[in-house]
Amino acid sequence: MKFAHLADTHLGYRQYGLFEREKDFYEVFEKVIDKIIEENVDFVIHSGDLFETARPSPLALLTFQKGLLKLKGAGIPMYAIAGNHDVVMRKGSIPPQVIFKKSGLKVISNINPTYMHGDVFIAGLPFFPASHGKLLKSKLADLSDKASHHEKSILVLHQGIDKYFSFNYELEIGDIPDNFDYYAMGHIHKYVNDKFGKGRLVYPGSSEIWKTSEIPDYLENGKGFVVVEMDGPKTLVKRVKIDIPREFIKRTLDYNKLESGIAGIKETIKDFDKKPILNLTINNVDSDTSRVYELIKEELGELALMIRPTFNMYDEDESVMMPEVTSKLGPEELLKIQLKGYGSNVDVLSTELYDLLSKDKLEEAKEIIDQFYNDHYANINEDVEFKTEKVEEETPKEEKPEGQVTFKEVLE
Ligand SMILES: [Mn+2]
Repeated sequence: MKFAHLADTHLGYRQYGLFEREKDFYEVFEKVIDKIIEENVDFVIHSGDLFETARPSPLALLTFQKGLLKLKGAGIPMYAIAGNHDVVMRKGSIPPQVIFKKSGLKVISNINPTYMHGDVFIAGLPFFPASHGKLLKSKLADLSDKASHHEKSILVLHQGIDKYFSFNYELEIGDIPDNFDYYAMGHIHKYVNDKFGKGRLVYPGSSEIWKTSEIPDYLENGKGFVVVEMDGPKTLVKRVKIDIPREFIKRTLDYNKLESGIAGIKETIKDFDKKPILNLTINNVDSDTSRVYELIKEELGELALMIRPTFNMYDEDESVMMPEVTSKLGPEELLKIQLKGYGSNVDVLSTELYDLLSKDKLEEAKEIIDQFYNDHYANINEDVEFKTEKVEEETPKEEKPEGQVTFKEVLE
């Protein structure tokens, strides 16, 4: 028995408000599907955050449908759970995965938490927020019980576990039942492959760079999925890397050597197939940052899809936001003076916003704000924000009979 395990594909994510980035996520997904078919697996598990939102665009839905039908054509079924991005915490709401049941998607849900694939027992749950931890643990105990009647078993979850994710986890490693052969996890965007229970616990990670903090893991482990073999007594995990369409380049430049720094970057990126995302830190900036930004944009703008600069008046993190007060202060300088003490990233955000809003680019401005929030506040570590709607969320009551959990899928 051989299967592919992927997660966190975030279809429909328009990073930095750029359609090019949305298309990158689709392109990677298509490559993943092709590679899975090449690997000749028996089935596929998707561990949540299939889509970026619970209301994906038609293009995101179509991209998934195309992949799903391609798999179907190759005789490969897919099992899937909803992640925190796919779920709306509203009574009676359903995740978008449910749309594809008629196309053969096997949705693992609160109401249908278990399947048999041949002699392999597959059990799982959609994402549960920490506030529903007790309910989650009681459901895990129940699934563990059921798994004990089977020779081979897989547990599919979209949760943070304290051992791999020190902030905002919903489960401690001791909460996870230890009688499964494979733990098909989603939620953490970096690659994790650990020994646990009777076999392995794996987070395949996100399939594209969803956040710049994922770059170090990407450089170490690449992006992609895993292929798991469960034939012998051992569970064997093989990492399959998938090239992402464009590079993320991270560089630190010295303002005093700006020209040679820019020239070096130019040399690096000039032959790239696709324009990269540039994350630049410029230290020792002693003049108007917006002018430095303009200069960088002029030199590199054509070669990069996006330039994300951070300016420091001194070296590295000693960012002091007190600009020299000169005779003339434009709106951007005034912004910076107002925002001193907030750190250089706020300075960049405000300059970018000023720029976009001056041109009535509301959508892009909104994306940049979302991105900024994601990068700096949503989660100290990774992607853990739980996308809630402003709704009448109920607290689950333990004494409620089974089946009356707060967020259930009604179309089961
Ligand atoms: Mn995710």
